[in-house]
Amino acid sequence: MAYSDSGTAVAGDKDHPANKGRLCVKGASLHETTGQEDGRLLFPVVRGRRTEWAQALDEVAHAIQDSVKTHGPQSVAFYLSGQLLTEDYYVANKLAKGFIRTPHVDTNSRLCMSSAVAAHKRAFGADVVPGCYEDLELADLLVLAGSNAAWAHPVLYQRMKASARDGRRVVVIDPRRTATSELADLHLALRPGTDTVLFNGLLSWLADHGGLDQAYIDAHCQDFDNALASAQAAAPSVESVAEQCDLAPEDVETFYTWFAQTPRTVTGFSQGINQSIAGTDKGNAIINSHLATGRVGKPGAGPFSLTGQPNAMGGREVGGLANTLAAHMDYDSPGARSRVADFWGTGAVADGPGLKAVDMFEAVHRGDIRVIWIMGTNPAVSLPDSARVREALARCPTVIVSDCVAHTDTTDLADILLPAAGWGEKDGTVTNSERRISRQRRFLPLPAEVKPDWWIMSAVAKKLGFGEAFGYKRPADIFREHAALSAHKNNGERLFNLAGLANLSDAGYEALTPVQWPVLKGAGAETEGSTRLFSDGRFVTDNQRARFVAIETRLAAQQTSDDYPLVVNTGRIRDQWHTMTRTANTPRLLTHRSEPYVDMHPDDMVTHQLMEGHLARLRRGDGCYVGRVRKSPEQRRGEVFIPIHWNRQFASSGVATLLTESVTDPVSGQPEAKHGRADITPFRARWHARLLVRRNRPRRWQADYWCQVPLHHSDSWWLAGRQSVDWPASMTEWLGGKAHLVMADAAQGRFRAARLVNGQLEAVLMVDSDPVLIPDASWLDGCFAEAELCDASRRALLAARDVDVEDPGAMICSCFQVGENQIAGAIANGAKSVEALGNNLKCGTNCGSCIPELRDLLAASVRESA
Ligand SMILES: Nc1nc2c(c(=O)[nH]1)N[C@H]1C(S)=C(S)[C@@H](COP(=O)(O)OP(=O)(O)OC[C@H]3O[C@@H](n4cnc5c(=O)[nH]c(N)nc54)[C@H](O)[C@@H]3O)O[C@H]1N2
Ligand SMILES: Nc1nc2c(c(=O)[nH]1)N[C@H]1C(S)=C(S)[C@@H](COP(=O)(O)OP(=O)(O)OC[C@H]3O[C@@H](n4cnc5c(=O)[nH]c(N)nc54)[C@H](O)[C@@H]3O)O[C@H]1N2
Ligand SMILES: [Mo]
Repeated sequence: MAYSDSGTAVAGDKDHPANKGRLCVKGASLHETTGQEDGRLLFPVVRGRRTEWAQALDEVAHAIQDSVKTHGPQSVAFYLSGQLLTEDYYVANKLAKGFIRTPHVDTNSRLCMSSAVAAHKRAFGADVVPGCYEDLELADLLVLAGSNAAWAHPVLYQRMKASARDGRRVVVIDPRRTATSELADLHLALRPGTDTVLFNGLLSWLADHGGLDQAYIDAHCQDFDNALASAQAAAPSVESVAEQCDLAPEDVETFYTWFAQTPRTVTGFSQGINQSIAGTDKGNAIINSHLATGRVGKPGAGPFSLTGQPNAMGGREVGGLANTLAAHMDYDSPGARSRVADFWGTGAVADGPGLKAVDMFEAVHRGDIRVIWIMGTNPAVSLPDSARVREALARCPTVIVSDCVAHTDTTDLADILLPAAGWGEKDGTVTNSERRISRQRRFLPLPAEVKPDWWIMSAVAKKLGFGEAFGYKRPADIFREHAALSAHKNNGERLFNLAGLANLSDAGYEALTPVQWPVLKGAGAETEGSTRLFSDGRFVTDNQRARFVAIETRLAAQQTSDDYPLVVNTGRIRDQWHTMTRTANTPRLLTHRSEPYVDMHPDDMVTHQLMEGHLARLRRGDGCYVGRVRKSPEQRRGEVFIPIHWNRQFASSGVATLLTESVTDPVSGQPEAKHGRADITPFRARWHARLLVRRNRPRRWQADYWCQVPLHHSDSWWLAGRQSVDWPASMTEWLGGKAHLVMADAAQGRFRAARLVNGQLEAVLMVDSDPVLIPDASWLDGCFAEAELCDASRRALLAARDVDVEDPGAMICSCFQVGENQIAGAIANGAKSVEALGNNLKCGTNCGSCIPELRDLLAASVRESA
């Protein structure tokens, strides 16, 4: 168990069926992100001034009322998040669609899962993941397409890894070699965007090689012939697939053969599939292959969409997506609108589907939407072409933002800010990828004026005159209503059904144990869930047959050109969560990657005259991203990878979404976030610096490039500038007072200065013309904790090299803070395996997500000695 200064502790729940008590490093550090009042949004704020709740609620209600009166309900929009709890989400959906009667309700799940949702609906008739997590272990062939589970689903990845056995094979389909490829028996580093070709090729190969389950196709599916004809046209042979996908024909053939041979095959897919203009087609191309082999909803066999956010699934269940209505009913489901309106006790609901995220923000930009209420998401960072999103928000008459954090790129553009409860302070439920509903229980008090999201919206509803329909006293009231709606006049045509939970008592809700829906019977803790769906081959389309979808090839919309020669792939890093609002203040989580970076193939580095460890500037139009270059033979040539996490609060120009355009999948509306384009040039700086300053001192520096890196005992920044600086003359300003230790080597462009107050370290500045020569700062940070700086530390400061403490090197294991140098030391002393390293240093023994890197280091040492 891990404890924080405030006494909060975090441990996994050994009885939870999904994680069995394992936590990832972000989970294990959660206690370090709670209880900090630093940076929290603690009070309502209206146009820059702190107010009471009563006034803030009035302001929200008036803005909505005025806009509806003058411009109609369609001038109001809600932009929600998969990080809300199901109860929050339910209230938002009901208030917007049922009472304000605007259809414009969408969520960041549009950027995340909407292609998978659309693919499920096309194939199965409902948005359903047929399998469960256990299937990932039972599978004899595990295909991971566009998923870096080792970093993005580390706990699940540990389960996949632990189930390795003789004969179990793993195929990873990803343009870059990722930490997940460690598990791969075959890695297909395909040309980005060509997944439909690969899976079309599989379908036509199966047809040619006796790999179809014709009985299953005949009994349970429809539209097979069209799908096969399209597949044959798009991908007629292994050679054609290999050529289009830029793969070796032998590798394609191996994949197809393994797939054909292995009844227990699971294909897990995530954002490399969804975030594409062919995202829905990619999903259906995968599902086609599973239908063609009869592998859906069986133990160890099925397509498996790996969901991202904690409650992306719960949001889909309440109807958080603009094209859905509520409880898995669509606007055009027969009778749905009046059924929902009756249930809610409102005369009518919104007329039809609303605008999807990207179009919603365009409507804000045009002035059609005049009030937007954003909850639990940071669109000024996460939507494509985020500069335009900022413009839209800046010109919108009323922007309301509910968030836990005071300053984000989005809250900075809000007219009305509402302080929302965060993790640990909220009570409710979430649903995971395998349809399992879990209770999330509050264990921290609500700080200051903070309120849960459901409370805030219910209070606004009362101000709007809808009090009767929003008289909730506690989350259990909302959950029962949500469950009752799912069961209301549901004669089996809607799979999403929580009838068994609709009469849950408050105590039963408190005690609810994790359960998979549908839940048709049972009450209290004794509920009955549903492990796998569609096992009997009966689907929820009109004729109960699954649909094959004919897939044509559609390549990325953002194609490279002479102006923009590089494909920009974007994604996650191991220790950061999204736009960093929750993880950037936890030093432990910044030790793995502390700065925006660019992964690039060594040959491209030569072409573009870039050097490892130096800064480079990616540019598309006015959008620019500056990151540190990392040499990465794992990248394909002509393609770079950048992390999505940095934003305007933590770095001068680290926003990945400035390089991606607002082009979307025509079916799902999901943006093509994995395929931007840009050119690259060295960021030419006269000087590079690292500055460490005691906590909470005013900022006194100016730099063309900066990135904030919070450490345990000090605030710190990476800095770089284009203009030369007279360091001896200006250091007093930078250090916040007189310097006591100074070393200058003008010829080398090297300068070191430190300021002491009463013998204690107050600030350190290290300047160099070559950034690679600036030493790692972790030991320096420790000097801030010394009551008085000893002589050895003083000498070391100037040499900028420590004499007593060993520099641990780049952090590999964040859980136990074990660095590369320590690992190299242990290997030199005879550690030959991941287990031996774990015994010596504990690295890799908690969440295990650094194990691929440990293996790489072990392999590198073997290569070196050979
Ligand atoms: N550490 C961490 N974990 C997270 C999150 C986080 O912020 N941080 N966020 C959570 C959320 S909301 C989500 S949605 C999930 C996302 O989880 P993942 O989808 O696994 O993560 P990503 O890094 O976005 O992208 C996965 C991979 O898609 C590959 N890819 C790019 N283009 C293509 C292509 O054309 N075809 C194929 N086959 N692959 C391609 C990328 O190279 C990348 O390795 O992670 C969840 N987990
Ligand atoms: N280029 C590119 N763009 C991407 C992606 C990509 O891979 N590449 N991935 C996309 C995906 S999959 C996702 S999911 C999105 C994620 O993008 P966002 O959803 O924008 O990112 P977060 O940082 O999770 O934003 C959550 C916000 O909600 C606040 N918050 C947390 N809990 C609560 C709560 O309970 N209530 C309220 N009211 N607020 C809360 C947090 O402080 C934070 O400000 O980004 C998408 N954008
Ligand atoms: Mo996501």
